[in-house]
Amino acid sequence: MLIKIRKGWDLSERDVTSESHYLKRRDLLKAMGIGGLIAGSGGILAARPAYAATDDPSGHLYPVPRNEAFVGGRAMTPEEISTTYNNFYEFGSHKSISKAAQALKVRPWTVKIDGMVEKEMEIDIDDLLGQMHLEERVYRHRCVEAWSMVVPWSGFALKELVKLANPTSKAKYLVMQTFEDKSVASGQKQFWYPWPYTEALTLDEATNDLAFMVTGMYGKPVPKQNGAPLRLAVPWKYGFKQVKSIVRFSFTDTRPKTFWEELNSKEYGFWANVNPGVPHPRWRQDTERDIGTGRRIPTQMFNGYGEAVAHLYKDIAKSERLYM
Ligand SMILES: Nc1nc2c(c(=O)[nH]1)N[C@H]1C(S)=C(S)[C@@H](COP(=O)(O)O)O[C@H]1N2
Ligand SMILES: [Mo]
Repeated sequence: MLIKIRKGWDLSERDVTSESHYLKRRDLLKAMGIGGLIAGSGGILAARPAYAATDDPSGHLYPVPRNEAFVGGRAMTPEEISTTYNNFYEFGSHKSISKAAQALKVRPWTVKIDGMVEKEMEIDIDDLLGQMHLEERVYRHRCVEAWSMVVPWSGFALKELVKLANPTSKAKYLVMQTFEDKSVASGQKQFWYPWPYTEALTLDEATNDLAFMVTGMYGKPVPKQNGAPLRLAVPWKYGFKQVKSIVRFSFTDTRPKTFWEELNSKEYGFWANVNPGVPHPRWRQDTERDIGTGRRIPTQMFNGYGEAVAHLYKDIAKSERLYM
């Protein structure tokens, strides 16, 4: 399926920085003695290490071929920025958690598939990676805090995992949960949060072509701070749906309360589709700040992916607003 959304303010494809092109530019900047400054970032975000995991044996799988049907539509965000400006409350309720997240052990890593499935199972992450068709997709990523980035994710279509799980005809939702371990994730000592981080999609959403399980980023295994070894990408929804470091997939017929919805159901809803017309109490949503360039750009309905997903919501009652 071709998903190419062009708007007047979109950059043309040749402006999109490819990783190799980007690396060359970085070398050039280094040679010029300004390697620490990323042009256009406003100078606040100096280059810092991306913290490649040493306990991740999946490096040989990458890079994987890019699926050109999924294009970012604007310049990719430099790796140094997208791997050091994170939300991962398990490691702290601020953006600079990339160092703390290195405490996470990503092997051994077992994924549990349970609930309304023909047969419950536990599968080792490396077995799972071996069974799935890995590809790269460039996706826009939009946080409800009104910042965004463009990322080359690697991984596989979530519908492949749904097929492997073989849900029964009763199943309506797929619930995904993050690991729970206070000894590595000090944020989980904060008892007022409803750990483990839980998110869910309807099965129609989970089997949509756009729903993607991330296992890599920038042609390498996904770093811990970005949700190693397995994380969700549903780019038409706000970032808080994109649950990280998943250990469990449960199929159910009842809609669960998700992490942010449970914390504050007036501000965060189940659907969480990007909608420039519905302001959040703290962030208006009509524009967003691209963290790679520092530029403010218009926000698009469904983050620009409406062609692929708008039909999923045509029968949802207006009282169930797309955002809320
Ligand atoms: N387990 C877990 N997953 C999470 C979060 C979190 O705090 N914990 N934060 C979410 C939010 S709000 C966003 S914007 C994205 C951020 O992903 P990134 O750090 O790769 O940009 O992760 C999402 N997934
Ligand atoms: Mo977010």
